[in-house]
Amino acid sequence: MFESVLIANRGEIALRVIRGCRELGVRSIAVYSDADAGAPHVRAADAAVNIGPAPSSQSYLLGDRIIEAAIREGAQAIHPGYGFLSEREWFARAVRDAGLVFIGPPAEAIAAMGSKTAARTLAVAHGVPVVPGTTESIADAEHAAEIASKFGYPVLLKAAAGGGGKGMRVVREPSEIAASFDAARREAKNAFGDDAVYLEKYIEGPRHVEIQIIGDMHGNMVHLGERECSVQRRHQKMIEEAPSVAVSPELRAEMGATAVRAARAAGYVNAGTCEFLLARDGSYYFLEMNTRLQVEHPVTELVTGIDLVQWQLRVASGQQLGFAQEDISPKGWAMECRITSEDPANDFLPSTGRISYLHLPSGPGVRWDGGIEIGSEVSLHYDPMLAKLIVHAPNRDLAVARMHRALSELVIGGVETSREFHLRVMEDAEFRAGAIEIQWLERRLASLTSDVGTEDGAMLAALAAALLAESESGTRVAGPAQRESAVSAWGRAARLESIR
Ligand code: MV4
Repeated sequence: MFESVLIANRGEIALRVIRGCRELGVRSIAVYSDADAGAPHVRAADAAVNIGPAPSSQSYLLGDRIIEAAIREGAQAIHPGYGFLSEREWFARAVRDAGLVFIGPPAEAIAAMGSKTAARTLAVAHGVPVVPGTTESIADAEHAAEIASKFGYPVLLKAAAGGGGKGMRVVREPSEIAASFDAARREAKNAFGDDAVYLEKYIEGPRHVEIQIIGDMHGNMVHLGERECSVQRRHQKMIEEAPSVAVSPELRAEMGATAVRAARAAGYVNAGTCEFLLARDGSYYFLEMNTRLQVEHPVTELVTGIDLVQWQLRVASGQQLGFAQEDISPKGWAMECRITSEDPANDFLPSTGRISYLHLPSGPGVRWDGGIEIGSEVSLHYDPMLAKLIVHAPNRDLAVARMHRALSELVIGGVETSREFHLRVMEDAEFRAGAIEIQWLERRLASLTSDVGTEDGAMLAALAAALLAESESGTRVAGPAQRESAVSAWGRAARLESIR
């Protein structure tokens, strides 16, 4: 095992990796920008190095400076977390060239999966199902029209260099194809500096299901089952869970084997994730591979009992995977809410300020992976995700109830957060039934972010109506139980108000 590891990240994921290091007896070295000098991850680590001003372009994205810091501090390896430098081929290569270990896949595997068309070609060559479409990029609008009518509308134009939904255009009829093709090209050029666009048949109403894999340097590779990530808004995931209501043990084994095949084809080592669309008819299609530890990795950890960060460290140091495929099956249900500093009532506008109060949920089956404390300054320099609230319970119904309970214990003062939004999702009948797909949230958003709608809100409205009826009729309408629960709802609301 490494003696010492540098963590090239900030916030909750830096803390998560530091915790993994500490339990393995590995010395952790944090890096931080000027804005993060007092951040929790800096104090949690065994050492910390300032790497520049607040903007990430002048700090967390400066790979060379980070590698220098690692060498100076005597680190043997660098964990990139997610975002920032985690999927930059050049960084993985530069770390290796500096004689250090990149705790992630080889640079070549990042490259193989980085181009979406190259990844599609690789998948097809290894019998991994992909959505019908082209692997070559499309030369012009006429060519696009020709191919679209061959596959049949609706079609989806995608950026070859893309991922994450940028440069994507749904085209529903022939009259729209030329304009959409030009728009997709422009967007691709702007976002990736590469205007190559290809085309796929558009799949209506699928789920986003992804498979976690992990492999060692000795040829061992397993899948750790699926995560259901359909609850997302504008390609930002909001809630993830494991397992998925739509995945049977048979389908899990099949999709898992498919993911391992795709990863092996790319020469993959370490932890990674294959993204799939799972269509309504049960067919599934490989979309792309995320060549990093993901935000939502904790739900997999909770249902499999496998500490992904620690296994990343072990396999990166050359150890063998300590478990085989047959050792792994999901136990119970895990769910994660991404707690962001965004205002759901205001179109998820980022909210900034100082954390003035923080009360964290705890109790049975609750995990808080956070990056904030009282006094933390939430700025626009970094991602608005403050923390992840994760629960584990014996089944999905109990996980939803546990998440609702944990969210109701959570108090964050000083910035607007997604807490209320998440509470409402936990109360939503369709969500509770598991009837979710990638368009579900955007369809449901208006009713989830309207002014009244929580249990508390409904209770208060009912009490107000009852009291009005009493005062008008002169008789008692609200019973003792109603009064008591409404009074405690008022109390909660009042306490929250006084904190804000
Ligand atoms: C699709 C699709 C429907 N049909 N491809 C979005 C990001 C990128 N990873 C691929 N994406 C999609 N590709 C075909 N042929 C729908 C999406 C999609 C999506 C996928 C996963 C999670 C959320 C999504 C939201 C909108 C669209």
